[in-house]
Amino acid sequence: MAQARILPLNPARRLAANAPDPQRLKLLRALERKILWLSSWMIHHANQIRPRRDGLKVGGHQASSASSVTLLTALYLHALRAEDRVAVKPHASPVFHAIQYLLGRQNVENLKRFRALGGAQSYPSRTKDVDDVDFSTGSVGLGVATTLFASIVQDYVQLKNLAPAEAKRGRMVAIVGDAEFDEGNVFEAMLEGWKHDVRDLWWVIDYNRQSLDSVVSDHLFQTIERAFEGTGWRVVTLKYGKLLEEAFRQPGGGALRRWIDECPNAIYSALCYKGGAAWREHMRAEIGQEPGVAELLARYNDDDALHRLMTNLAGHDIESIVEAFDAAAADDTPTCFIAYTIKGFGLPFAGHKDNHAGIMSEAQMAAFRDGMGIAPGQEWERFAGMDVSVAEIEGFLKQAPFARRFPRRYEPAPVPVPGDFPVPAAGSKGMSTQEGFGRILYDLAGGSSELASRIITTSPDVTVSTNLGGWVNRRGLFDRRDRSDVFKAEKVVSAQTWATSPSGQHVELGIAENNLFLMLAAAGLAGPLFGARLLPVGTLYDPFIERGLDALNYACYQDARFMLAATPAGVTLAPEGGAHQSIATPLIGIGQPGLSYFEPAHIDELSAIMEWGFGHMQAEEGGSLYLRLSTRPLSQPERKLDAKRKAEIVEGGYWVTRPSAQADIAVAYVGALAPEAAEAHRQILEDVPGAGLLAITSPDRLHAGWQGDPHGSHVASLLGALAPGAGLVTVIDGHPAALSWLGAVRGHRIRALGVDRFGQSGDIPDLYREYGLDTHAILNAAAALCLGT
Ligand SMILES: Cc1ncc(C[n+]2csc(CCOP(=O)(O)OP(=O)(O)O)c2C)c(N)n1
Ligand SMILES: [Mg+2]
Repeated sequence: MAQARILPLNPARRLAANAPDPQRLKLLRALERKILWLSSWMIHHANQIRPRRDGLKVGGHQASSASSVTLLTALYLHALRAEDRVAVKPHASPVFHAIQYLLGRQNVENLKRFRALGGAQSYPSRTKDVDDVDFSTGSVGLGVATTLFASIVQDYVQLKNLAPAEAKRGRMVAIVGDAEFDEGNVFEAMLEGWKHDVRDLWWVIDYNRQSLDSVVSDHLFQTIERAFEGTGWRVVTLKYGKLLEEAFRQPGGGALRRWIDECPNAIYSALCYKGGAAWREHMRAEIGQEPGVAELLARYNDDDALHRLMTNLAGHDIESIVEAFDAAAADDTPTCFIAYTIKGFGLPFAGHKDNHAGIMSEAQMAAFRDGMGIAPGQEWERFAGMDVSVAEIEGFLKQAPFARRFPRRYEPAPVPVPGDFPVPAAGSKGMSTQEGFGRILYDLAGGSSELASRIITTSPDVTVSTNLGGWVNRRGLFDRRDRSDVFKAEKVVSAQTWATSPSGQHVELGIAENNLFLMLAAAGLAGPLFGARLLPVGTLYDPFIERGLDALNYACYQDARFMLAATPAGVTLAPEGGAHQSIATPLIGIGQPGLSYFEPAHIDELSAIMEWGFGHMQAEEGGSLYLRLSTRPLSQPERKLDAKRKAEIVEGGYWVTRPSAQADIAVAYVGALAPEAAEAHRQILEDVPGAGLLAITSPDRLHAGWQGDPHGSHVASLLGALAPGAGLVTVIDGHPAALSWLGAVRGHRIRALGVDRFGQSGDIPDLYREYGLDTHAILNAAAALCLGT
């Protein structure tokens, strides 16, 4: 505990605390005990009682749960209002479910099936739990950071008056494990939050000074506190509970306080585990000679009483917590509560450094149950063993501010997608899909559709270089405050207007891909969270998807809906070189649930995909989109797509030239390699007049369709046109495995061309030759297939 320092608060931000009502505290304490019991029992039941079929441990973190019981009790049953949105640290899931059960929002069957299929989830899940989870958690650091972006999104929705009249402004709250601050993404988010002046944001840190493996470094949190203060947060340190505070005021109290303040975390934790006699021995040896200490120890001559005193940290003292929450609720300053806790508090392994995965034995659990006054067979009873009347408790739960509305999620109506979606015309120099994407948004920005008003764009410092500049010029940057464009005011010529206002529709981020994906997660949940549908569009360079991949996965796991434009992609960016070449991203696009990956070659295809995509982002069974785009200008076909062709493009592909029944070869291409494929096809036609040319707009959609229905899928029907035994050359600017599976659909022989090595800089002809993507390579592959070599 050496780092324990009650931070001097900025006087303007000093908090006034009123003493909480004693009756309310009594009920909260009774509920706190009940919640500790239910969460421990739920885990015990799953591990020791429910039959197991596979020899695997079930797990469930009794110690992590116990650590946060008081904090979550004070939050859900006192401080939170229905409009507040919460991310609960992953390992407090049993506590969360226990509270929801007491509130009547979770059923006992799900609790009995904790961590079983369909039961209460290991970590709170928006999509799989029934009890109204606001933000999923699991991968530490991501849930907490998402609340910060949700605070930006709430401002966005409110300042534009998009929320329904009944939607009240809420507070974004995270209850966070202290080791989550080892994750750099949390600090990336804090910097972004500082830039955007976030508000109505609370992070409550369960500061048990333990992670998974051990007790954390003593000095770490001093640095973390400074990071909060440096980024505009109010830090409220909740260190000592009321018993300790009282003891500090007694003779010997000063020495006692000094001793605890200077006690290293590891020793404090070990003594928590060992109990009263060990506290006494240590304190006698170390401060026993100081005035008043012997008397103080004598006043706590019962070891249990001394243990209770010495473990009376504020994070387990409901009165201290309630006071702090009430005081902070007075304004909207982002507030971080550092609440000292003890991992496993109230359980036999409290404080033990190995307790993260510890689970109580049968005997320990029986003793714990007896201590709770719960009779065998009454373990799941909501109110068994409580020392207050059921009527009183039920009344209290009913009037908890959080309980006033259920369900708390909104279901706003979809935003219509206009049928006349723009298809920008390319000049004689052709157009790249990246440029086409920018032009489509630019055209939408020039109109007055409701769709355009609900699009929110965001990018980690690559707005202009991914072609969002035109959209931003027309729709502006979002910020709570108006800021003029200084360059414009100074009459410096620039193609880009960079003024901010609450009406702007682009959220500019610093270079941190984690932040991009968490922003997309938060904006993609604006409908259910804030009652206003937003259509988020994010851009980044394709290779940097891997930088933020866990956050992207997390956004999809929560079923947030967004459109991601990743550009430039592959080796086609050519001179930019190997460090910016993406190879595995098509496989990510195929492998990521909840995300449909597209890689069109032409602008009309892209337009059809985006038109469908904005609907798909809003469909109940829909999802998000990943557009893998290129900077290579291609000449555009002269055509107007009919509905059937548009549907094929969305399904994942179409025959540019259908193969004849006799043809023994076809070429399939993705995206920017269309010219090489078309040229190879033209040359092949000289020898094989019926050869086919297949445009693949989405390897992912084709693959998903095939998995769903191997014989009736779109890809099975496409490849049904190719003679059995014919050969198929596939070519993609990415890993060849993205298409090599096509050979399994109908048993065609296949040569899959693509990139499977790290790149170099060069121009397109050199690089396509180097990686075997050029016309020559396609012809060679076709020849090998035709010759059967
Ligand atoms: C990104 C990520 N890495 C690793 C883990 C595995 N893990 C689960 S909990 C944990 C330590 C958590 O410590 P803390 O946040 O302090 O939680 P508490 O002490 O309250 O259990 C780790 C490393 C994870 N869930 N997510
Ligand atoms: Mg911890």
